Amino acid sequence: MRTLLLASGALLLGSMSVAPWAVSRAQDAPLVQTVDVAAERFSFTPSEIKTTVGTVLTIRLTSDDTAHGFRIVGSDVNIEIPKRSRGTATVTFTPEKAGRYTFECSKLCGAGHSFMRGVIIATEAPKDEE
Ligand SMILES: [Cu+2]
Repeated sequence: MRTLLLASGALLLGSMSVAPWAVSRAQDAPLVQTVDVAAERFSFTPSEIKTTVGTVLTIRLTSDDTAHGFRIVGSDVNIEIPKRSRGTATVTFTPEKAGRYTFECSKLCGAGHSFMRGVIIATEAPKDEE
């Protein structure tokens, strides 16, 4: 009997593309978004990132030349981006309200350093149908 139950359970799982516990988690889980951003003297590419309020935004930063910094103004996000080929710096940011969040280079990198900036634009997430 026990063997039969296990077998039917395995059949049930096998016929579903996602396990039931993963489905219920996904309904409650926040949206996630990953963006790759390249830094070089004196810009970020892309320099504009669109997201929605409450999204867990992961930004993976690499440099195409020297070391740079990445700071989101008004947040505690501030990280150094290693030199080209020396790896990726990853930050996570979740906008709590709609608006524009400016980011900028936080490591002096040359004459155009103060122009090295961009913006995260967060809009209200569409309301879930209940
Ligand atoms: Cu800089």
